[in-house]
Amino acid sequence: MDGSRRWISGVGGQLILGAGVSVLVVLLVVAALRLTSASSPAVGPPAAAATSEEMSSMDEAMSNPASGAAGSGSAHGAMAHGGPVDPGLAAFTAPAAAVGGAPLDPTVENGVKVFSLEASVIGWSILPDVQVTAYAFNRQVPGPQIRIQQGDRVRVVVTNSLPDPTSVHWHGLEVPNELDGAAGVTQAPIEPGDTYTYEFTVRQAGTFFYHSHQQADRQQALGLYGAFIVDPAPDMATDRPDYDSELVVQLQEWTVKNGDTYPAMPADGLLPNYFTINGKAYPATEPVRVRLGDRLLVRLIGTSAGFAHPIHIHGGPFEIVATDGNPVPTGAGLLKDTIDVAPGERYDLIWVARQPGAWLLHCHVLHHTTNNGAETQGGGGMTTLIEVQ
Ligand SMILES: [Cu+2]
Repeated sequence: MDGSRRWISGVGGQLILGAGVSVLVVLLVVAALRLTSASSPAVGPPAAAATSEEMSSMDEAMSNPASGAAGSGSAHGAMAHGGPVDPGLAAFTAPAAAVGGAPLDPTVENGVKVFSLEASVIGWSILPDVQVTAYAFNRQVPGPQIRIQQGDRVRVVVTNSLPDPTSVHWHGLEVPNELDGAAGVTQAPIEPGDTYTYEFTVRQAGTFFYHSHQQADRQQALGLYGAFIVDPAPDMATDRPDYDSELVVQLQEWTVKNGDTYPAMPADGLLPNYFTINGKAYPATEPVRVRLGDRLLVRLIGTSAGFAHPIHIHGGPFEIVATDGNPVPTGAGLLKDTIDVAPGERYDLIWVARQPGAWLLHCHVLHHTTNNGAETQGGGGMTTLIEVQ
């Protein structure tokens, strides 16, 4: 037998066993005290808010017979966060032709670029005849594009006009820990009606994004994200490729059932049936127009909350020039024609317009190129066109 069994035989062993039990009891008491203190004031309010929200979402999901999440009967997060969005909460409906990801102009205060974001519930058209109820920054999906230069100091003032607490995480950026936006860990969530200010200096360059980090499985899946692009400082641009045109591609899935919008998740009853690039499903996606011979920089951003998308571009291979914002060393860039973009990832590609015509960029999970299972004008969902003239 092993050593521990030999130790507990005999009187001496019982003494040692008794001491061991005492130590175990002491350890359990300490652990319980630590648990108790962990839910006391420092993180108590966020935890309490999340619990009450989870319960109300759960009630909502369970009271709605259309909710597959409720039907799944499992008590995990998808059930708590997976309920539909009440369309009555939408204070604004964007015109069907509205475009997301619009450049956000900062004001400049003492050399600091100041951006304002407001999160709210909106009606948003992903197709002319399909409207979702989205969580959105500045009334658009994706949220506006924040674009700065490497070395800039930025201040982002976030106003929460949602019915739920929220926060903003700066995905991939090196920021001070207390500005990382991880609600419940580095800050208390921003409560409805409250405003929170983030301010930091950006030392990196490349393709980044921002997104909700409070109930992110629900809030980001409903549209709370946007591109954060940092152009290299003039003296740092040598390791970045030249390009003539640019296409930012932000991916998202949607679950729309009986006119209700649910956060898409890889979970029972919440599987998506619509797929968007920059907030629109093909053929409502906006084509990019380039000239013959142009070098097109494509910034693929995995803003999707639950699914990976192998993005394929017709018309010849592209070169991967940056991964997750970091430049690929000259000579090391792989040539590919399909690249899997997992949630959170970014890839910068250079695609050369070798021939005139309409070239497809689309996800190669082919269900993701349909709209509720159907094709229109040769595709759907995560499809857009590169038009070479
Ligand atoms: Cu896909």
